Amino acid sequence: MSKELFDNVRALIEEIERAQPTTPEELEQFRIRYLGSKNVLKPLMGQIRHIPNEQKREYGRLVNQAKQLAERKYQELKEVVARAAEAAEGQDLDLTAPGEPLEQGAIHPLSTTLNRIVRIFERIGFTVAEEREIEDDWHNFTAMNTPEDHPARDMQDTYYLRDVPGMLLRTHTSSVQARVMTRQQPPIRIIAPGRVYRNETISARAHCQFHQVEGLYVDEGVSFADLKQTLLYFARQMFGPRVRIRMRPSYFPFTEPSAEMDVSCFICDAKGCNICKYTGWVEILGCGMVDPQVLENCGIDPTRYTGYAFGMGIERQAMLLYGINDIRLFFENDVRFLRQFRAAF
Ligand code: 2NM
Repeated sequence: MSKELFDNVRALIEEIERAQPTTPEELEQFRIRYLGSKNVLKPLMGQIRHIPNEQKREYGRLVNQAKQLAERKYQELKEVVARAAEAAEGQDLDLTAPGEPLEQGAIHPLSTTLNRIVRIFERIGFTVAEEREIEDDWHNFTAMNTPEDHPARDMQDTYYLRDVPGMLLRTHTSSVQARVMTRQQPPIRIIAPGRVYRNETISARAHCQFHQVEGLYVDEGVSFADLKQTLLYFARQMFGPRVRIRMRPSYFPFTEPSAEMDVSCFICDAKGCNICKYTGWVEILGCGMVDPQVLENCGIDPTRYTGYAFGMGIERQAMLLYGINDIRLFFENDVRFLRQFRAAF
């Protein structure tokens, strides 16, 4: 009985000596078998109770020898196997294989469109102003001359924060202008791009989130003529040097007088097409002279200063430029849509 147990251990020592793990996987098998928490040496050590007392010492020594051998061998091979695996990595590399094509990303059409608009206004001295999307009622509505009973303030139209009274998701970037005007005296010449939110039923033409660029110029002697010339410059930079503009009277709470601006249809050259609904004109923005009350609300003296302002939806400009017919496409991030803008810039 005792001889058999001794022989088992010797056989195991031989087995460890013969073992030749060469890959990381084989080495791991080696480790599990001889050094792991359920290694084969443990039960052998347990058998020591069947060994006569005078041989116990020698038996224990032999099992320990096996264990140390496995440990030494494992430590030696670890280095060797790792280096071999590293070397093998390059071995089966086929240098004649054709390369993997690089997936080319695309800039989102809203980014491209916004960047274009920003660059056009930066060239004539406007700087970009950015502020928070979660606003208070005062900056979004009150400062903008929007009375308490105005429909825009209705829960139906505006997202109010459920748990914070008086706070809302901005419905236009005019709140940016309100913040700039309350902390800075004229001259002010800024454009405010950014995301805005309105509680709209989502359709091909409307979304509950979209992007705007608004512009504001306040100084002594700013006139409607300045507004018209600036917007003519913008329209020609944006849609081509041949476009004309026209202004139609309109209404906004924050401007007086107010106007909507159309450009002559750059798709059909004003001959009549689907885009301009056979009118020869497409509406691109709203604008007007800043209402003196708005200046006053923001701490700017309306007897000394005048200003013009304008606002446009970026999605609308992008849809016109690229012939996109559904606003939802901008927010779905379907790569079949986005991929089409790889070459656009
Ligand atoms: C528009 C149309 C007309 C506008 C007005 C102001 C401010 F802050 F000066 F009062 N910011 N933006 C404005 C004016 C926006 O969007 C269609």
